[in-house]
Amino acid sequence: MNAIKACIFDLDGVIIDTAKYHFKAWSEIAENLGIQFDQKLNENLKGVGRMESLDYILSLANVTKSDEEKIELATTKNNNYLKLIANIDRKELLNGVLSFLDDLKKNNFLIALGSSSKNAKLILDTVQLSPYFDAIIDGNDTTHSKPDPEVFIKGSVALGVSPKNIVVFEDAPKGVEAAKKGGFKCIGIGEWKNLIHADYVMDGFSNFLTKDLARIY
Ligand code: B16
Ligand code: MG
Repeated sequence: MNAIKACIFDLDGVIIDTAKYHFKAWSEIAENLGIQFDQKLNENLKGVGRMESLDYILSLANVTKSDEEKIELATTKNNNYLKLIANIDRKELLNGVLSFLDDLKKNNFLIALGSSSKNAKLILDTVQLSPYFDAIIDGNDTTHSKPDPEVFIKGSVALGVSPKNIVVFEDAPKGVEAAKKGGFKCIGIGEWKNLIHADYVMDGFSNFLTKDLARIY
């Protein structure tokens, strides 16, 4: 057994419930393009970078756009999203996540963020969580989207801790795949049926503390 020394958290769907705003912002784009898009299809965008998400939505109706048009659409989506998250606060945090972060700090675990979002730092600042993180790796630091393990590997390097001593918390199937590919331990947040490759799955952090990591690993 390898001792756990650090945790890497995904952002959307693990720390904060922002997935609904991504969905709303993409829905507006899809509707303007006449593309059918719903909650179920949106599941495929969890953990996926902005441009890859746009490519997926366009592919649903075999729509082709030039690179310039794609940049414009992605920018419009992001502007919609930024308006939707302008007033978010700690009420949007997942249940129990704050107590777990406090407990990790108290017990001297290192903490990193590993998110595909280019808005991650803005979101952490808005809900005043940035000081908890020893390293923040987001969509601005990576060239390969999850399921590539790049974001978590960079987190591991920044913390100076080997992947086998790190637990990644992820809500997206592609994020779990990325963590396992990188040699990390991984706890899925959500439903088991969507996260079957995780070591353990739970629906949130309610009553989950550092001592529970020792119970799982
Ligand atoms: P942005 P995560 C991901 O964040 C979201 O799950 C995904 O839906 C989104 O498209 C992606 O970030 C990019 O976000 O447009 O803000 O750069 O789950 O990896 O924290
Ligand atoms: Mg996520």
